[in-house]
Amino acid sequence: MSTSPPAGPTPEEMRDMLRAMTLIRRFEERASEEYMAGRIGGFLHLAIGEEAAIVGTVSALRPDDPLTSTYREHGQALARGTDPRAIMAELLGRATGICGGRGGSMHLMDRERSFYGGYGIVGGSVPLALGLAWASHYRGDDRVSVTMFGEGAANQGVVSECFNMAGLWDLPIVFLILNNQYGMGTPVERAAAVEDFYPRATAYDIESWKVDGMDVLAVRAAISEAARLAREERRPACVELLAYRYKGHSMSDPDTVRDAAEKERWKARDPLVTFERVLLGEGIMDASAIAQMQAEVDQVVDDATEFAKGSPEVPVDQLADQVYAQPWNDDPRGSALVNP
Ligand SMILES: Cc1ncc(C[n+]2csc(CCOP(=O)(O)OP(=O)(O)O)c2C)c(N)n1
Repeated sequence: MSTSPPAGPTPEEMRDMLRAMTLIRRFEERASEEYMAGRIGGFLHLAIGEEAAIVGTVSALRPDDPLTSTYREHGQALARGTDPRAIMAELLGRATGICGGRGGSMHLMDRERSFYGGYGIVGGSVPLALGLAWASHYRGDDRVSVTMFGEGAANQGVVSECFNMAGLWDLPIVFLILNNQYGMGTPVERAAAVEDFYPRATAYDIESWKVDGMDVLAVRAAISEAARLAREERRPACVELLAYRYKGHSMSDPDTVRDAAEKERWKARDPLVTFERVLLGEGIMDASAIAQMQAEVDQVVDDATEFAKGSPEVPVDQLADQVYAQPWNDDPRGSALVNP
C-alpha cells in the first residue's frame, strides 16, 4: 500500500458524508416499503449496510470522474447528487424517472453527473468502465474511471481481461471490489479459491490493497490514494472493501441462509452509527444537529415518494421509445429488424 497520506475531510465534508449515508439508508428503507406495497416492479436490490463503501468512494472522487456500478446502485446515484425524486420515480416505473421509467431499479444512469450506470449483468460494467478510462487516456484528460463491483463479479473472466488491459496500457481506472462476502446466498469461501480478491490485480502489475468497508473515513482515504495514483501517476489501482449487506440479495430473497449471529455481529459495526460517534466525539455535530439532519432527510424521502406516486406511468405506446430501434414491432412473430 502506498504510504502517502491523503488529505482528511473538512468538518463540512464530514457532515455532508453523514447526510449522504443517512439519505441512502432512509431512501432504501422506503424503497423496500414501496416494493412490498406492490408499487415497484421487477427486482429491487438494497445496499443497506454498504453506505460507508458508497459514500467514502464518491466523496473521494471528482464529480466528473466516470463511475459505474452494479444493479445495487441507488446509493451511488444519490451520493452523486441525482435528484431523489427522479430515482424514486424510476423505481416506480414513472415517466419522470431518471431514465424515463424504462430502466427501473437496476438501470439508473445520470450522464450529467458522470454516473454511467447500474447493470444487471454481473461483471458487465467493468469493461464499460475500462472503455471510459481508455477514452480519458485517448483524449488526454485527467478524469479517473471508477467501477464498483462485488466479489462474486470478480470471478468473471472479463474482470481479469480488464485488469490485464489496464495494467498493460496504464489506464486511469480504479477497480473497486465491494466484498460483502456473499454472491446471492453463496458465501465467498464456497465460490473463490482464495478469499482475498485484491491480490488478483497485483498479478497484472496493478497496485492494490484491502480496507475496512464499514469505515467511511478509511474508504475515503483508500480511494483518494487510488484516484491520486490513477490521476497523477497514470497508473491503475484496485481497492477491496470488506463490508456486509444487511438484507438478502434482493427483495425476493428471504435471506434464510445466512447465520443470524453473523448478521448481528456486522450490524454492531453499523457504518452510520460508527460515523455519528466520530462526529459527536470531534464536536462536529451534536445530537440535536444529527436529529435535525435525519428529519430533513426523511422529508426529502417523503417528498420523493409522493412525487413518484403522483407521476404518470409511461404510456404503453411509448414504452419502447429509446429502448428498441424504431419502428418497434410488438408482434411476437415479427422483428423490428427484419420487418419493413
Ligand atoms: C452474467 C450473470 N451471471 C449471473 C447472474 C445472476 N446474479 C445476479 S447477482 C449475482 C451475484 C453477484 O454477487 P456479487 O458480485 O458479490 O455482488 P452482490 O450482489 O453481493 O452485491 C448473480 C450470480 C447475472 N445477473 N449475470
